[in-house]
Formats: sequence, structure tokens, C-alpha cells
Amino acid sequence: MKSISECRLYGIVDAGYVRLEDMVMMGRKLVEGGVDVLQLRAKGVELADVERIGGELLKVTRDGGVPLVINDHPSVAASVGSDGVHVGQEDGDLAEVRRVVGGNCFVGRSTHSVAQARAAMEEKADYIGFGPLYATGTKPDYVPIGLGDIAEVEGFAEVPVFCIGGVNLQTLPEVLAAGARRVVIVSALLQAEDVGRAVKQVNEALRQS
Ligand code: TZP
Ligand code: MG
Repeated sequence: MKSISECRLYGIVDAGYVRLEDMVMMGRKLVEGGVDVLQLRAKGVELADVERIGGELLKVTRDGGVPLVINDHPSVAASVGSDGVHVGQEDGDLAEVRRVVGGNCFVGRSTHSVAQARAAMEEKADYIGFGPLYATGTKPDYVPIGLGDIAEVEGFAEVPVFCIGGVNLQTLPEVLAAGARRVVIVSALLQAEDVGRAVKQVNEALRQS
């Protein structure tokens, strides 16, 4: 299976865009298209459903040789046996998250500023998300941080940095030019007419950078 440092394109199956009954099919499209790592993000969904869908997605990601990350719920990550867990700024300290998920599960942290990215290095996150770069309907309450701090964060980060928020085929060139090496793309993949083709186009652009 790919290690998180080998990953450049991070896809998310997000219940804000995908009906629960379609989550596994969408995960399969993303993985077969070629995302390097897949997250299950299911805000407001019953934990039992997150656990069930997570278990089904784990088979999909295992078949594809990519890690599965569960967002927000360390206990579900532990019960599903996912490869990673992702937590936000409000989700407690990483030592507690690690206590719940155990030593074989990597832990990612959302960061929204240079200071938060530095703090995530100190608390030994295994990777960080950095954004939202642009305003995005996927996380509507957050102020976009722009592209200006990407190079600085890439400069000091000792772990993979996944730039996130409003990344799509149109914005990707300037995101990469600003110093990004890895991206998370949510709506632009989930809403694509042909999801697999959209993933391949992004991977092509990433390869050229
Ligand atoms: N965290 C920061 S921005 C964001 C998250 C989960 C949403 C990114 O979604 P999109 O649709 O790729 O802008
Ligand atoms: Mg969270």
C-alpha cells in the first residue's frame, strides 16, 4: 500500500455531495481513477452508518492499494481498522487521538494558518491539510487563506502538506506554481461528469509539475 508520503492526490468521499447509498460506488470511482489516498468525510451522519460505509470502503481501498482515512471519528477509524484518521483544530490533541486509534494508524490534522501548521509539526502530525486556499462551498464558514503561505509551510514542514480548498483543474496550475506538491480535491472530483477521467486529468497535471 502507498505510504502517505508517496501520495499527491487526496480524494474525499463527502456525504455533503454524495448520497449515503452511493458513497461506496463513488469511492471506487475515485480509487480506480487513481487517487493516492481516500478519505471518508460524513458530517452529520450516524456513527453506525459511517462505520458500515467505512468498512465497505476499506475493501475498495485495499483492492486499490491506497490508504483509507476516516474523518472526525477516531473511534470509528479504530473499529473499521482504517489506515489513517483526520482531525480538525477542534478535535482535541493528537496524543489522545493516537491513544484511540493505536500505533498503526496515521493521523492528519487540518491547519488554516502558518502558525497552525507549525503547531501541527510540534504535535507530530503525520500529515497536514493546509487551507482553504480559495472560498469553497465544501467548507463555507472558513475564510480563504490564499496561496501566499504555501511555500513557507512547504519549507518547514517535515511531513506531507496537502493543500485544500477550491482546488480544481483550473486553479491547480497556480496552486502548484505557489509551491504546493500535494492537493486534496473534493467537489471538483465528486461533481465531475466523469469522475475517473477528472482524476486522471489532475494526475496528469501533477505529473507535469
Ligand atoms: N478543509 C479545508 S477546505 C475543505 C476542507 C475539508 C473543503 C475542500 O473542498 P473543495 O470542494 O475541494 O473546495
Ligand atoms: Mg473534524
